[in-house]
Amino acid sequence: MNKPTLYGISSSRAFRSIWAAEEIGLDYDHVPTSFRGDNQKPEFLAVNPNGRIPALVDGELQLFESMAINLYLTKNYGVRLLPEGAAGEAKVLQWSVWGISEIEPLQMQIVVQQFFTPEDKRDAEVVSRATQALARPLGVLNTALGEGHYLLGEEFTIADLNVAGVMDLLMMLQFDFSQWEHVARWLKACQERPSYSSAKAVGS
Ligand SMILES: N[C@@H](CCC(=O)N[C@@H](CS)C(=O)NCC(=O)O)C(=O)O
Repeated sequence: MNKPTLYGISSSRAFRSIWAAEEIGLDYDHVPTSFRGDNQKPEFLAVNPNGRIPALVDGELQLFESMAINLYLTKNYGVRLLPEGAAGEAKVLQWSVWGISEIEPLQMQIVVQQFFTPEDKRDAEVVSRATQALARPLGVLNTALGEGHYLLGEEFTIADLNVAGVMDLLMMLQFDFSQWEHVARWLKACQERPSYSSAKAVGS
């Protein structure tokens, strides 16, 4: 049986799935597919017709979407990261979808300006509006975390990895989280996991 194969580079949204694989301790093959050309090669489009990273192949299964990949990997290879029962699993799903719907679109507006727009063409108004709009989901996250350690209680779960994985781009932008002290504390704890550093070191 072949090992699971993960496509993508760590300096992209594929980081989330590389991080999950590292956290799980998965024995996997990594194909360092970039989003600047490799993603449009026929051999990759055969894996993910969207031409986006990450993508996963595990036996007969071909999977795209980072959150789906992470939930699959966790259920199959890393159940210790999944809370027990349907309610726990639903909470994981809730936070994973929340990360990509409530945080990511606003975060991407800032990323596009800061990382992909030449300095003289940047629109400070876009950054400012997106930053202000992020206050709402960040407030929700801060309250949910409260004084507790992780999103679903005392243990780090795939819900933490998925949301912190989405927010990794904000961390790379050195976004100021000081208003949301629980978020800042939790992000630091997530980043301090050995799997975070090993995922960063995987082909970028
Ligand atoms: N919703 C997707 C987003 C994947 C995505 O947009 N990946 C980017 C890299 S960060 C990509 O492959 N872009 C190439 C392109 O859009 O052509 C996921 O979470 O897996």
